[in-house]
Amino acid sequence: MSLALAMQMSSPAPRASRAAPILDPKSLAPFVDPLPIPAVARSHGSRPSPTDPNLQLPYYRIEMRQIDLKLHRDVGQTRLWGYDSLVPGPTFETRAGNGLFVEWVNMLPRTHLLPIDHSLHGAEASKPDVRAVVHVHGAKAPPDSDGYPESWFEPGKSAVYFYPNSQEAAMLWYHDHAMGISRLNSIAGLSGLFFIRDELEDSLGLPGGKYEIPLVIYDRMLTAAGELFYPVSEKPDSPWVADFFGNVILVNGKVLPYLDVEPRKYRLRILNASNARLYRLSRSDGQRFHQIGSDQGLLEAPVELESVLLAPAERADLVIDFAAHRGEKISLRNDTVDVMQFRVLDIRTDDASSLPPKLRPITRIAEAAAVKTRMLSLAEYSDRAGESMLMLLNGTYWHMPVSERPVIDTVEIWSLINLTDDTHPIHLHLVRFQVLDRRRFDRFAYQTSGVLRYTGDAIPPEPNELGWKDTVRAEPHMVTRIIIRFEGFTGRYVWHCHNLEHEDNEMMRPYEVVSAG
Ligand SMILES: [Cu+2]
Repeated sequence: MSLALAMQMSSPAPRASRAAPILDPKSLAPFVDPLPIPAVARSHGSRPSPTDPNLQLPYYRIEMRQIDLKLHRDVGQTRLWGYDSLVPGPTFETRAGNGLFVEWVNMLPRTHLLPIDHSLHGAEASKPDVRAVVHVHGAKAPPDSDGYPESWFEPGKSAVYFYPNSQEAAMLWYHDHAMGISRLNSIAGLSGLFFIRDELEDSLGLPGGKYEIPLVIYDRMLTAAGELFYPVSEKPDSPWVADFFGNVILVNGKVLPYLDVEPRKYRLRILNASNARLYRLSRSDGQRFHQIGSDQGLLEAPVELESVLLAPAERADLVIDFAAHRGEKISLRNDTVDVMQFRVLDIRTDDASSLPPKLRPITRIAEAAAVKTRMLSLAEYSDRAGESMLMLLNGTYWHMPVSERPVIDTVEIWSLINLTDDTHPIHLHLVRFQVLDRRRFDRFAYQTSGVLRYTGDAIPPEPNELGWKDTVRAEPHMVTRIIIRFEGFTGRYVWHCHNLEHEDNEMMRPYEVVSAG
Protein backbone atom coordinates (compact mmCIF):
# COMPACT_ATOMS: atom_id res chain seq x y z
CA MET A 1 0.00 0.00 0.00
CA SER A 2 2.90 2.34 0.68
CA LEU A 3 4.04 1.52 -2.82
CA ALA A 4 0.72 2.53 -4.31
CA LEU A 5 0.69 5.76 -2.34
CA ALA A 6 4.24 6.52 -3.36
CA MET A 7 3.35 5.88 -6.99
CA GLN A 8 0.41 8.23 -7.03
CA MET A 9 2.41 10.92 -5.23
CA SER A 10 5.09 10.70 -7.89
CA SER A 11 2.71 10.67 -10.87
CA PRO A 12 3.97 13.03 -13.55
CA ALA A 13 2.05 16.20 -14.22
CA PRO A 14 -0.73 15.55 -16.74
CA ARG A 15 0.57 15.84 -20.27
CA ALA A 16 -2.54 17.61 -21.41
CA SER A 17 -1.88 20.46 -19.01
CA ARG A 18 -0.33 22.15 -22.04
CA ALA A 19 -3.80 22.45 -23.48
CA ALA A 20 -5.39 24.47 -20.68
CA PRO A 21 -3.98 26.39 -17.73
CA ILE A 22 -4.56 24.27 -14.64
CA LEU A 23 -5.59 25.83 -11.34
CA ASP A 24 -2.85 25.59 -8.73
CA PRO A 25 -4.60 24.77 -5.44
CA LYS A 26 -1.73 26.42 -3.55
CA SER A 27 -2.98 29.72 -4.98
CA LEU A 28 -6.26 29.31 -3.08
CA ALA A 29 -6.89 30.61 0.44
CA PRO A 30 -7.58 27.59 2.66
CA PHE A 31 -10.58 27.25 5.00
CA VAL A 32 -12.69 30.12 3.67
CA ASP A 33 -15.80 28.10 2.80
CA PRO A 34 -17.94 26.40 5.45
CA LEU A 35 -18.30 22.63 4.97
CA PRO A 36 -21.61 22.00 3.20
CA ILE A 37 -23.76 19.17 4.55
CA PRO A 38 -25.67 17.48 1.69
CA ALA A 39 -29.45 17.92 1.95
CA VAL A 40 -31.57 14.90 2.87
CA ALA A 41 -33.61 13.48 -0.02
CA ARG A 42 -37.40 13.96 0.28
CA SER A 43 -39.85 11.39 -1.03
CA HIS A 44 -42.55 12.27 -3.57
CA GLY A 45 -45.50 10.21 -2.36
CA SER A 46 -45.64 6.45 -2.10
CA ARG A 47 -46.19 3.26 -4.09
CA PRO A 48 -47.34 -0.23 -3.06
CA SER A 49 -44.58 -2.60 -1.97
CA PRO A 50 -43.64 -5.22 -4.60
CA THR A 51 -43.93 -7.92 -1.92
CA ASP A 52 -46.98 -6.64 0.00
CA PRO A 53 -49.53 -4.59 -1.98
CA ASN A 54 -51.15 -3.41 1.28
CA LEU A 55 -47.94 -1.70 2.30
CA GLN A 56 -47.12 1.75 0.91
CA LEU A 57 -43.42 2.58 0.49
CA PRO A 58 -41.80 5.97 -0.10
CA TYR A 59 -41.24 6.97 -3.72
CA TYR A 60 -38.37 9.29 -4.54
CA ARG A 61 -37.74 11.01 -7.84
CA ILE A 62 -34.17 12.17 -8.40
CA GLU A 63 -33.30 14.17 -11.52
CA MET A 64 -29.75 14.31 -12.86
CA ARG A 65 -29.13 17.83 -14.11
CA GLN A 66 -26.33 20.04 -15.35
CA ILE A 67 -25.60 22.80 -12.90
CA ASP A 68 -22.99 25.50 -12.24
CA LEU A 69 -21.64 25.52 -8.68
CA LYS A 70 -18.94 27.33 -6.71
CA LEU A 71 -16.30 24.94 -5.41
CA HIS A 72 -14.29 27.63 -3.62
CA ARG A 73 -14.89 31.28 -2.73
CA ASP A 74 -12.17 32.50 -5.10
CA VAL A 75 -12.83 30.20 -8.08
CA GLY A 76 -15.41 30.87 -10.77
CA GLN A 77 -18.39 28.59 -11.19
CA THR A 78 -17.79 25.00 -12.28
CA ARG A 79 -20.11 23.19 -14.66
CA LEU A 80 -21.12 19.89 -13.03
CA TRP A 81 -23.70 17.14 -13.19
CA GLY A 82 -25.61 16.55 -9.99
CA TYR A 83 -28.41 14.37 -8.70
CA ASP A 84 -31.21 16.87 -7.94
CA SER A 85 -28.71 19.55 -9.05
CA LEU A 86 -26.53 18.85 -6.00
CA VAL A 87 -22.92 17.64 -5.83
CA PRO A 88 -22.74 15.42 -3.83
CA GLY A 89 -26.36 14.45 -4.42
CA PRO A 90 -29.05 14.45 -1.72
CA THR A 91 -28.50 11.98 1.12
CA PHE A 92 -30.95 9.10 1.52
CA GLU A 93 -31.93 8.36 5.10
CA THR A 94 -33.74 5.09 5.74
CA ARG A 95 -33.95 2.23 8.20
CA ALA A 96 -33.18 -1.47 7.91
CA GLY A 97 -36.14 -3.33 6.42
CA ASN A 98 -37.86 -0.18 5.15
CA GLY A 99 -37.97 -0.53 1.38
CA LEU A 100 -38.13 2.45 -0.93
CA PHE A 101 -38.41 3.28 -4.62
CA VAL A 102 -36.30 5.73 -6.55
CA GLU A 103 -37.10 6.97 -10.02
CA TRP A 104 -33.71 7.98 -11.39
CA VAL A 105 -34.32 10.53 -14.14
CA ASN A 106 -31.73 11.52 -16.73
CA MET A 107 -32.27 15.24 -17.42
CA LEU A 108 -28.69 15.80 -18.55
CA PRO A 109 -27.77 17.51 -21.83
CA ARG A 110 -26.86 15.35 -24.86
CA THR A 111 -23.23 16.48 -24.92
CA HIS A 112 -20.75 15.15 -22.39
CA LEU A 113 -18.68 17.50 -20.25
CA LEU A 114 -15.57 15.33 -20.61
CA PRO A 115 -13.68 13.51 -23.40
CA ILE A 116 -15.17 10.09 -24.20
CA ASP A 117 -12.91 7.27 -25.42
CA HIS A 118 -15.00 5.58 -28.12
CA SER A 119 -12.45 2.77 -28.45
CA LEU A 120 -13.46 1.40 -25.03
CA HIS A 121 -15.93 -1.46 -24.94
CA GLY A 122 -19.42 -0.16 -24.28
CA ALA A 123 -18.56 3.44 -25.21
CA GLU A 124 -18.60 3.08 -28.99
CA ALA A 125 -19.40 6.13 -31.12
CA SER A 126 -22.68 4.42 -32.09
CA LYS A 127 -23.91 4.88 -28.53
CA PRO A 128 -25.25 8.17 -27.15
CA ASP A 129 -22.50 10.22 -25.52
CA VAL A 130 -24.60 10.93 -22.45
CA ARG A 131 -25.85 7.79 -20.71
CA ALA A 132 -26.52 7.13 -17.04
CA VAL A 133 -27.42 4.27 -14.73
CA VAL A 134 -27.35 4.37 -10.94
CA HIS A 135 -25.86 1.80 -8.59
CA VAL A 136 -26.30 1.96 -4.82
CA HIS A 137 -22.91 0.72 -3.70
CA GLY A 138 -23.24 -1.82 -0.89
CA ALA A 139 -26.98 -2.34 -1.32
CA LYS A 140 -28.51 -5.82 -1.27
CA ALA A 141 -30.77 -4.96 -4.19
CA PRO A 142 -32.62 -7.14 -6.73
CA PRO A 143 -30.67 -7.54 -9.99
CA ASP A 144 -33.03 -5.34 -12.02
CA SER A 145 -32.54 -2.50 -9.48
CA ASP A 146 -28.79 -2.87 -9.10
CA GLY A 147 -27.77 -0.59 -11.95
CA TYR A 148 -26.29 -3.07 -14.41
CA PRO A 149 -23.67 -1.16 -16.47
CA GLU A 150 -25.43 -1.93 -19.76
CA SER A 151 -28.84 -0.84 -18.42
CA TRP A 152 -28.05 2.82 -19.04
CA PHE A 153 -30.63 5.31 -20.20
CA GLU A 154 -30.40 8.46 -22.31
CA PRO A 155 -31.44 12.03 -21.47
CA GLY A 156 -35.22 12.23 -21.23
CA LYS A 157 -35.48 8.64 -19.94
CA SER A 158 -35.69 7.24 -16.41
CA ALA A 159 -35.66 3.98 -14.45
CA VAL A 160 -37.58 3.07 -11.28
CA TYR A 161 -35.52 0.97 -8.88
CA PHE A 162 -36.60 -0.78 -5.69
CA TYR A 163 -34.31 -0.98 -2.67
CA PRO A 164 -35.50 -3.40 0.06
CA ASN A 165 -32.80 -2.18 2.54
CA SER A 166 -32.95 -5.55 4.33
CA GLN A 167 -29.47 -5.22 5.74
CA GLU A 168 -27.64 -3.85 8.75
CA ALA A 169 -27.01 -0.16 9.41
CA ALA A 170 -24.28 1.22 7.14
CA MET A 171 -23.33 4.20 5.04
CA LEU A 172 -23.84 3.13 1.43
CA TRP A 173 -23.47 5.48 -1.51
CA TYR A 174 -24.96 5.84 -4.94
CA HIS A 175 -23.11 6.70 -8.11
CA ASP A 176 -23.19 6.33 -11.84
CA HIS A 177 -22.20 3.00 -13.41
CA ALA A 178 -22.69 3.52 -17.16
CA MET A 179 -20.56 1.18 -19.26
CA GLY A 180 -17.32 2.73 -20.51
CA ILE A 181 -17.97 6.24 -19.13
CA SER A 182 -18.55 5.79 -15.39
CA ARG A 183 -15.16 7.46 -14.66
CA LEU A 184 -16.33 10.56 -16.54
CA ASN A 185 -19.82 10.62 -15.04
CA SER A 186 -18.19 10.35 -11.61
CA ILE A 187 -15.85 13.28 -12.24
CA ALA A 188 -18.86 15.26 -13.52
CA GLY A 189 -20.41 14.89 -10.06
CA LEU A 190 -22.80 11.93 -10.04
CA SER A 191 -22.53 10.50 -6.52
CA GLY A 192 -24.31 10.78 -3.17
CA LEU A 193 -24.79 9.07 0.20
CA PHE A 194 -27.35 6.47 1.31
CA PHE A 195 -27.69 5.77 5.04
CA ILE A 196 -29.38 2.73 6.51
CA ARG A 197 -30.00 2.91 10.28
CA ASP A 198 -31.08 0.19 12.71
CA GLU A 199 -32.01 -0.40 16.34
CA LEU A 200 -28.69 -1.82 17.44
CA GLU A 201 -26.96 1.31 16.17
CA ASP A 202 -29.58 3.50 17.92
CA SER A 203 -28.94 1.70 21.22
CA LEU A 204 -25.24 2.58 21.29
CA GLY A 205 -25.63 6.29 22.05
CA LEU A 206 -23.09 7.34 19.43
CA PRO A 207 -22.84 11.03 18.50
CA GLY A 208 -25.86 11.78 16.29
CA GLY A 209 -27.88 14.55 14.68
CA LYS A 210 -25.73 17.61 14.10
CA TYR A 211 -22.83 15.78 15.72
CA GLU A 212 -22.73 13.17 12.95
CA ILE A 213 -20.98 14.61 9.90
CA PRO A 214 -20.74 12.95 6.48
CA LEU A 215 -17.50 13.66 4.60
CA VAL A 216 -17.45 12.78 0.90
CA ILE A 217 -13.85 13.19 -0.23
CA TYR A 218 -12.70 13.25 -3.86
CA ASP A 219 -10.03 14.82 -6.01
CA ARG A 220 -10.48 16.87 -9.16
CA MET A 221 -8.45 18.92 -11.56
CA LEU A 222 -9.75 22.36 -12.51
CA THR A 223 -8.78 24.88 -15.13
CA ALA A 224 -7.80 28.36 -14.01
CA ALA A 225 -11.30 29.42 -15.04
CA GLY A 226 -12.78 26.83 -12.69
CA GLU A 227 -13.98 24.25 -15.20
CA LEU A 228 -13.43 20.53 -14.73
CA PHE A 229 -10.34 19.20 -16.42
CA TYR A 230 -9.81 15.54 -17.25
CA PRO A 231 -6.51 14.48 -18.83
CA VAL A 232 -6.24 12.60 -22.13
CA SER A 233 -3.55 10.36 -23.57
CA GLU A 234 -1.39 11.37 -26.53
CA LYS A 235 -3.39 9.02 -28.77
CA PRO A 236 -6.31 11.00 -30.26
CA ASP A 237 -8.28 7.81 -31.03
CA SER A 238 -7.92 6.43 -27.52
CA PRO A 239 -7.80 9.28 -25.00
CA TRP A 240 -8.22 6.91 -21.99
CA VAL A 241 -5.67 7.38 -19.20
CA ALA A 242 -4.85 4.59 -16.74
CA ASP A 243 -5.48 6.58 -13.54
CA PHE A 244 -6.89 9.96 -12.62
CA PHE A 245 -5.17 11.86 -9.80
CA GLY A 246 -6.52 15.38 -9.33
CA ASN A 247 -4.47 18.02 -7.52
CA VAL A 248 -7.50 19.60 -5.82
CA ILE A 249 -9.21 17.72 -2.99
CA LEU A 250 -12.82 18.50 -2.16
CA VAL A 251 -14.95 17.61 0.85
CA ASN A 252 -18.72 17.60 0.32
CA GLY A 253 -18.16 19.61 -2.85
CA LYS A 254 -15.89 22.37 -1.50
CA VAL A 255 -12.13 22.85 -1.73
CA LEU A 256 -10.48 23.03 1.73
CA PRO A 257 -13.63 23.82 3.73
CA TYR A 258 -13.84 24.42 7.48
CA LEU A 259 -16.33 23.21 10.07
CA ASP A 260 -17.05 24.85 13.43
CA VAL A 261 -17.32 22.10 16.03
CA GLU A 262 -18.11 22.01 19.73
CA PRO A 263 -15.54 20.65 22.20
CA ARG A 264 -17.08 17.16 22.33
CA LYS A 265 -17.29 13.88 20.41
CA TYR A 266 -18.29 13.81 16.73
CA ARG A 267 -19.04 10.92 14.44
CA LEU A 268 -17.47 11.35 10.99
CA ARG A 269 -18.81 9.21 8.16
CA ILE A 270 -16.10 9.28 5.52
CA LEU A 271 -16.36 8.08 1.91
CA ASN A 272 -13.54 8.04 -0.60
CA ALA A 273 -15.48 8.93 -3.76
CA SER A 274 -12.34 9.48 -5.85
CA ASN A 275 -11.74 7.69 -9.13
CA ALA A 276 -8.26 6.44 -8.24
CA ARG A 277 -6.70 8.26 -5.29
CA LEU A 278 -6.08 6.54 -1.96
CA TYR A 279 -6.11 8.66 1.18
CA ARG A 280 -4.26 8.19 4.44
CA LEU A 281 -6.22 10.49 6.72
CA SER A 282 -4.97 11.80 10.03
CA ARG A 283 -5.28 14.76 12.41
CA SER A 284 -2.83 17.62 12.09
CA ASP A 285 -2.24 17.56 15.86
CA GLY A 286 -1.08 13.94 15.72
CA GLN A 287 -3.78 12.85 18.18
CA ARG A 288 -5.62 9.59 17.76
CA PHE A 289 -9.23 8.84 16.96
CA HIS A 290 -11.40 5.74 16.89
CA GLN A 291 -12.75 3.86 13.90
CA ILE A 292 -16.10 2.26 14.74
CA GLY A 293 -17.26 1.09 11.33
CA SER A 294 -16.19 0.26 7.78
CA ASP A 295 -17.95 -0.29 4.44
CA GLN A 296 -20.86 -2.44 5.60
CA GLY A 297 -21.41 -1.06 9.07
CA LEU A 298 -20.14 -1.20 12.63
CA LEU A 299 -17.02 -3.01 13.75
CA GLU A 300 -17.14 -5.37 16.70
CA ALA A 301 -15.24 -2.85 18.83
CA PRO A 302 -13.67 0.58 18.30
CA VAL A 303 -10.15 0.57 16.89
CA GLU A 304 -7.81 3.36 18.01
CA LEU A 305 -5.84 4.80 15.10
CA GLU A 306 -3.40 7.53 14.20
CA SER A 307 -4.42 7.37 10.54
CA VAL A 308 -6.91 5.58 8.36
CA LEU A 309 -6.28 4.37 4.81
CA LEU A 310 -9.14 4.54 2.31
CA ALA A 311 -9.08 3.31 -1.28
CA PRO A 312 -11.79 4.45 -3.72
CA ALA A 313 -15.28 3.37 -2.54
CA GLU A 314 -14.12 2.41 0.95
CA ARG A 315 -15.82 4.05 3.94
CA ALA A 316 -14.66 4.77 7.48
CA ASP A 317 -16.94 5.55 10.41
CA LEU A 318 -14.90 7.53 12.94
CA VAL A 319 -15.44 8.99 16.39
CA ILE A 320 -13.21 11.98 17.06
CA ASP A 321 -13.16 13.82 20.37
CA PHE A 322 -12.52 17.57 20.41
CA ALA A 323 -13.25 17.93 24.15
CA ALA A 324 -9.67 18.70 25.14
CA HIS A 325 -9.16 21.14 22.27
CA ARG A 326 -11.29 24.21 23.06
CA GLY A 327 -10.31 27.13 20.82
CA GLU A 328 -7.94 25.04 18.66
CA LYS A 329 -7.87 24.55 14.92
CA ILE A 330 -7.25 20.98 13.82
CA SER A 331 -7.08 19.94 10.22
CA LEU A 332 -7.87 16.62 8.65
CA ARG A 333 -4.91 15.68 6.49
CA ASN A 334 -4.09 13.33 3.66
CA ASP A 335 -0.49 12.46 4.51
CA THR A 336 0.93 15.98 4.94
CA VAL A 337 -1.68 17.84 2.87
CA ASP A 338 -4.65 19.53 4.51
CA VAL A 339 -8.09 18.39 3.35
CA MET A 340 -10.31 20.42 5.69
CA GLN A 341 -10.21 22.20 9.05
CA PHE A 342 -12.14 21.75 12.29
CA ARG A 343 -12.43 24.93 14.38
CA VAL A 344 -13.16 23.92 17.94
CA LEU A 345 -15.34 26.58 19.53
CA ASP A 346 -14.14 28.02 22.83
CA ILE A 347 -17.33 27.20 24.69
CA ARG A 348 -18.52 24.81 27.34
CA THR A 349 -20.77 22.02 26.15
CA ASP A 350 -22.38 18.84 27.41
CA ASP A 351 -21.66 15.58 25.68
CA ALA A 352 -24.13 12.83 26.48
CA SER A 353 -22.93 10.63 23.60
CA SER A 354 -20.78 7.60 24.21
CA LEU A 355 -18.15 5.44 22.58
CA PRO A 356 -19.11 1.96 23.80
CA PRO A 357 -16.35 -0.67 24.10
CA LYS A 358 -18.51 -3.17 22.19
CA LEU A 359 -20.39 -2.26 19.01
CA ARG A 360 -21.89 -5.02 16.83
CA PRO A 361 -21.03 -8.73 17.24
CA ILE A 362 -19.44 -10.02 14.05
CA THR A 363 -19.26 -13.75 13.45
CA ARG A 364 -16.26 -14.70 11.38
CA ILE A 365 -17.16 -17.00 8.48
CA ALA A 366 -15.18 -20.24 8.86
CA GLU A 367 -12.98 -21.08 5.88
CA ALA A 368 -14.31 -24.62 6.12
CA ALA A 369 -17.75 -23.27 5.21
CA ALA A 370 -16.56 -22.44 1.69
CA VAL A 371 -17.83 -24.78 -1.02
CA LYS A 372 -15.49 -23.30 -3.61
CA THR A 373 -12.26 -21.32 -3.89
CA ARG A 374 -11.77 -19.21 -7.02
CA MET A 375 -8.31 -18.10 -8.15
CA LEU A 376 -8.79 -14.75 -9.91
CA SER A 377 -5.91 -12.79 -11.32
CA LEU A 378 -5.69 -9.01 -11.64
CA ALA A 379 -3.49 -8.04 -14.56
CA GLU A 380 -2.43 -4.98 -16.50
CA TYR A 381 -1.32 -4.98 -20.13
CA SER A 382 0.93 -2.39 -21.76
CA ASP A 383 1.48 -1.37 -25.36
CA ARG A 384 4.90 -1.37 -27.06
CA ALA A 385 5.69 2.05 -25.64
CA GLY A 386 5.12 0.67 -22.15
CA GLU A 387 1.89 2.64 -21.74
CA SER A 388 -0.88 0.88 -19.88
CA MET A 389 -3.63 -0.06 -22.31
CA LEU A 390 -5.88 -2.57 -20.58
CA MET A 391 -6.66 -4.21 -17.23
CA LEU A 392 -8.33 -7.60 -16.94
CA LEU A 393 -9.88 -9.73 -14.21
CA ASN A 394 -8.75 -13.32 -14.60
CA GLY A 395 -7.64 -12.67 -18.17
CA THR A 396 -11.24 -12.25 -19.36
CA TYR A 397 -12.98 -9.38 -21.12
CA TRP A 398 -16.39 -8.00 -20.15
CA HIS A 399 -18.15 -9.55 -23.14
CA MET A 400 -16.91 -13.11 -22.52
CA PRO A 401 -19.28 -15.71 -21.02
CA VAL A 402 -20.01 -15.46 -17.30
CA SER A 403 -17.46 -17.57 -15.45
CA GLU A 404 -18.29 -16.83 -11.80
CA ARG A 405 -21.62 -18.48 -10.98
CA PRO A 406 -21.88 -18.90 -7.18
CA VAL A 407 -24.89 -20.79 -5.82
CA ILE A 408 -27.27 -18.77 -3.64
CA ASP A 409 -26.75 -19.21 0.11
CA THR A 410 -23.34 -20.80 -0.31
CA VAL A 411 -19.94 -19.53 0.81
CA GLU A 412 -16.95 -19.07 -1.48
CA ILE A 413 -13.37 -17.87 -1.06
CA TRP A 414 -12.09 -15.57 -3.78
CA SER A 415 -8.29 -15.35 -4.03
CA LEU A 416 -7.44 -12.09 -5.79
CA ILE A 417 -4.01 -12.65 -7.34
CA ASN A 418 -2.62 -9.18 -8.01
CA LEU A 419 0.05 -9.38 -10.71
CA THR A 420 0.31 -5.59 -11.01
CA ASP A 421 2.27 -2.87 -9.23
CA ASP A 422 -0.93 -1.10 -8.09
CA THR A 423 -3.51 -1.46 -5.37
CA HIS A 424 -6.87 -2.38 -6.92
CA PRO A 425 -9.96 -1.80 -4.76
CA ILE A 426 -12.13 -4.78 -5.70
CA HIS A 427 -15.89 -4.48 -5.19
CA LEU A 428 -18.57 -7.13 -5.49
CA HIS A 429 -22.15 -5.99 -5.98
CA LEU A 430 -24.99 -7.49 -3.87
CA VAL A 431 -22.87 -9.08 -1.14
CA ARG A 432 -20.85 -8.24 1.95
CA PHE A 433 -17.72 -10.20 2.73
CA GLN A 434 -14.83 -10.62 5.15
CA VAL A 435 -11.12 -10.26 4.46
CA LEU A 436 -9.19 -13.45 5.27
CA ASP A 437 -5.58 -12.52 4.62
CA ARG A 438 -2.94 -11.21 2.21
CA ARG A 439 0.14 -13.09 1.14
CA ARG A 440 3.16 -12.59 -1.13
CA PHE A 441 3.61 -15.05 -3.96
CA ASP A 442 5.98 -15.90 -6.80
CA ARG A 443 4.65 -13.81 -9.68
CA PHE A 444 7.08 -15.28 -12.20
CA ALA A 445 6.05 -18.85 -11.39
CA TYR A 446 2.39 -17.90 -11.61
CA GLN A 447 2.75 -16.11 -14.93
CA THR A 448 4.91 -18.76 -16.58
CA SER A 449 3.37 -21.98 -15.27
CA GLY A 450 0.14 -20.98 -13.54
CA VAL A 451 1.43 -22.36 -10.25
CA LEU A 452 0.55 -20.33 -7.17
CA ARG A 453 3.52 -20.52 -4.81
CA TYR A 454 3.46 -18.40 -1.69
CA THR A 455 6.73 -16.72 -0.72
CA GLY A 456 5.64 -15.17 2.56
CA ASP A 457 3.42 -15.76 5.54
CA ALA A 458 -0.28 -14.96 5.44
CA ILE A 459 -0.80 -11.46 6.83
CA PRO A 460 -4.07 -11.09 8.74
CA PRO A 461 -6.30 -8.11 7.96
CA GLU A 462 -5.81 -4.91 9.94
CA PRO A 463 -8.10 -4.61 13.02
CA ASN A 464 -10.22 -2.03 11.15
CA GLU A 465 -10.69 -4.51 8.29
CA LEU A 466 -12.27 -7.18 10.49
CA GLY A 467 -15.83 -5.93 9.97
CA TRP A 468 -18.11 -6.49 6.99
CA LYS A 469 -16.68 -5.12 3.77
CA ASP A 470 -17.86 -4.63 0.19
CA THR A 471 -14.61 -3.28 -1.22
CA VAL A 472 -11.16 -4.68 -0.48
CA ARG A 473 -7.71 -3.37 -1.28
CA ALA A 474 -6.03 -6.05 -3.39
CA GLU A 475 -2.45 -5.05 -2.71
CA PRO A 476 0.30 -5.22 -5.35
CA HIS A 477 2.19 -8.52 -5.69
CA MET A 478 -0.08 -10.12 -3.09
CA VAL A 479 -2.88 -12.65 -3.02
CA THR A 480 -5.78 -11.09 -1.11
CA ARG A 481 -8.36 -13.63 0.03
CA ILE A 482 -11.95 -12.75 0.86
CA ILE A 483 -14.77 -15.01 2.04
CA ILE A 484 -18.28 -14.34 0.80
CA ARG A 485 -21.74 -15.72 1.46
CA PHE A 486 -23.89 -15.14 -1.62
CA GLU A 487 -27.30 -14.25 -0.30
CA GLY A 488 -30.32 -12.14 -1.07
CA PHE A 489 -31.09 -12.62 -4.76
CA THR A 490 -30.24 -14.79 -7.72
CA GLY A 491 -29.40 -13.06 -10.98
CA ARG A 492 -26.80 -11.07 -12.83
CA TYR A 493 -24.49 -8.67 -10.97
CA VAL A 494 -20.97 -7.36 -11.49
CA TRP A 495 -17.64 -7.36 -9.71
CA HIS A 496 -14.97 -4.88 -10.61
CA CYS A 497 -12.04 -2.72 -9.69
CA HIS A 498 -13.26 0.55 -8.15
CA ASN A 499 -10.44 2.48 -9.73
CA LEU A 500 -12.88 3.88 -12.28
CA GLU A 501 -10.32 4.26 -15.06
CA HIS A 502 -9.62 0.53 -14.69
CA GLU A 503 -13.32 -0.33 -14.43
CA ASP A 504 -14.05 1.49 -17.68
CA ASN A 505 -11.28 -0.40 -19.48
CA GLU A 506 -12.32 -4.02 -18.91
CA MET A 507 -11.50 -4.42 -15.20
CA MET A 508 -15.11 -5.39 -14.61
CA ARG A 509 -16.89 -8.70 -15.08
CA PRO A 510 -20.45 -9.92 -14.79
CA TYR A 511 -21.15 -12.64 -12.25
CA GLU A 512 -24.33 -14.56 -11.66
CA VAL A 513 -25.84 -15.90 -8.46
CA VAL A 514 -27.64 -19.09 -9.43
CA SER A 515 -30.24 -21.32 -7.76
CA ALA A 516 -29.14 -24.55 -6.13
CA GLY A 517 -29.46 -27.74 -8.17
CU1 LIG B 1 -7.83 -1.51 -10.71
